[in-house]
Amino acid sequence: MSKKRVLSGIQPTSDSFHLGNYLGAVKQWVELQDSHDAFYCIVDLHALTVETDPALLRQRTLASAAQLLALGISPEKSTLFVQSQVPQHNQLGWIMECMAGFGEASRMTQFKDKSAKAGSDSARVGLFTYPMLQAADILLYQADLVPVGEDQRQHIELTRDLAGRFNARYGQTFQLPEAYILKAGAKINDIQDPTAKMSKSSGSVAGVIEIMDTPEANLKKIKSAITDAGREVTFDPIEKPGISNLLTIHSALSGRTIADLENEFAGKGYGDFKAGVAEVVVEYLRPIRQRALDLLSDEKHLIEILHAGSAKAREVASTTLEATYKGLGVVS
Ligand code: ATP
Ligand code: LTN
Repeated sequence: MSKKRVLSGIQPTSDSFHLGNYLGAVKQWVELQDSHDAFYCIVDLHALTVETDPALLRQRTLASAAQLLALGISPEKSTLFVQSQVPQHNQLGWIMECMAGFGEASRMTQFKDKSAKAGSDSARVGLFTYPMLQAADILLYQADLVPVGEDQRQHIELTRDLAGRFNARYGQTFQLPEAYILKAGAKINDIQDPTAKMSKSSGSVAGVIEIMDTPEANLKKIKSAITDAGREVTFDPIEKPGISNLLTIHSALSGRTIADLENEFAGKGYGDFKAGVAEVVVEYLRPIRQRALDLLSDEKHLIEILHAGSAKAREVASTTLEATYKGLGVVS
């Protein structure tokens, strides 16, 4: 039996991924590539919905690729590619815009939140059409599963609706994808404000553990992480959000259970605990950062890997686009 297909995407909108991106998304991507036919896309066109600096976009696209590879995405197992190198995304994106209703697109909460933040005069039309391009990303590859965070559920539902509508009107063309939403515990919070999610657009740099930060910087950040009242290291997200978040991080990286960690640190106090977490995080990230830096130092090779992935992606994408055009009655 052939493997199920998975597809996911990540925007090149920062110099470094953070622990939330890794534990909430990329770690699952790495696990899924062994059992699935995996397509992972750096969605640079989606990053254009806000004003971008050309040098930064280029640098961040390459840095994203280097980090994905360093974190364990293997070009032999997965198809790792860049969205803009596969023009079928834009082509199917337009068809999806023509399938979507203005009302349903207006109900997308990501659009509502982000356009409210930007203000209606500065929000771009691309922010509105973003989910239809995302639908194209997924449907071009006939993906069965889409691993994403909870915030993306609505976009995957829209993708299913658009695919179902197209299939009903123009004949069976698209696989209906399912969201693969990561289990609770994969949500990592800010280590300075543990009631908010760790996020690259959040205010405090001190609360975000970045993969490309130096080991020294991350050591310092974790040692200054906010803790809670009391002095026992126990998992209680309501009463002890800071300690619980650090326990989650430790457990996810060390592979040990929370109960095991509670035992180890029983009676030891928060200082020792934070030193233990810091060591695990810093030693986990040290070789990853180094691999990413090595990959970035040979840009030509990195770009070759992306070109090879994009060529494979174009083959699959063009087959789907042809079937789509045929269904629509486009003369070829
Ligand atoms: P922003 O800070 O602008 O909200 P982000 O840091 O959330 O961005 P995205 O590019 O939106 O990053 O997300 C990439 C992937 O990482 C998504 O699948 C998202 O669900 C996941 N992710 C992001 N932050 C976290 C977090 N704190 N915990 C778990 N998963 C996360
Ligand atoms: N919107 C997603 C990124 C994204 C994506 C995709 C995820 C773009 N295209 C296709 C899964 C499948 C985000 O903001 N995290």
